[in-house]
Amino acid sequence: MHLTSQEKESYEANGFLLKKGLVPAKDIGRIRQELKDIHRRMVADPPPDIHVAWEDEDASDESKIIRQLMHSELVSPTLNRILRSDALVDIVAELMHPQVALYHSKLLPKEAGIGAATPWHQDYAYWKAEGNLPLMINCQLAIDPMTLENGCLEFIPGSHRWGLQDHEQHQETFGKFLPGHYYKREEGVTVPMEPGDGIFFTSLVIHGSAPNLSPHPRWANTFAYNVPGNGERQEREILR
Ligand SMILES: O=C(O)CCC(=O)C(=O)O
Repeated sequence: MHLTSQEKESYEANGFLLKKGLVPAKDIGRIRQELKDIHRRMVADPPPDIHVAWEDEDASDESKIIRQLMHSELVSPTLNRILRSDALVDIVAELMHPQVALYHSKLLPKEAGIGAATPWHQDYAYWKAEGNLPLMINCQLAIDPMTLENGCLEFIPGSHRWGLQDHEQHQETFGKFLPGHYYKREEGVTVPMEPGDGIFFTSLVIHGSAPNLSPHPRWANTFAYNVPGNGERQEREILR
């Protein structure tokens, strides 16, 4: 039993759960070291299995900044170790299902003054496929302090109970977002985090984040997990 009944009830009611101090500071230091110069390295010599989305596709090579790096476990051995650690998988097993498969791991280095907003959305709008159910769960790990100023995550509590909403295709980013994209919502709850904190959230809870207009970077990594066999055409790595 790694979660209290109060924590589980809170997750059920809100669709998200913050765990302070999920990952020790020394691992956060290792991640920072492993990801040093990551923007330039991904321009110069991107490994074949890594998919990068840039903040500005048209920027010159010298100024290209990563918006999202998919398969971050391949560039950081520490992220690769953390995603399969008991500290995370035990919690996922309690919140999702006793059997746990890796869905993916992505780095979101929302750089100071550059990182764009992530409009309101439900992850299942991206992940819905024939034969799967919205069972997947995320854990976003804070690498930097995540604050109101640099665009920490925001959630609409309880919105995971509303079912999948209609999303619009956003032409600029090729993303799927709720109509209105990013605007302040009265019922939105911002969740600031310290490095090493992690927030678990369902694939149906509505969430987003403001742009990073601050002078401080906001690096985070989201690990996503699925129940083995939940609509996967090709089986991903089973962790438990
Ligand atoms: O990091 C952000 O601001 C958005 C991340 C997100 O939407 C996600 O990981 O599903």
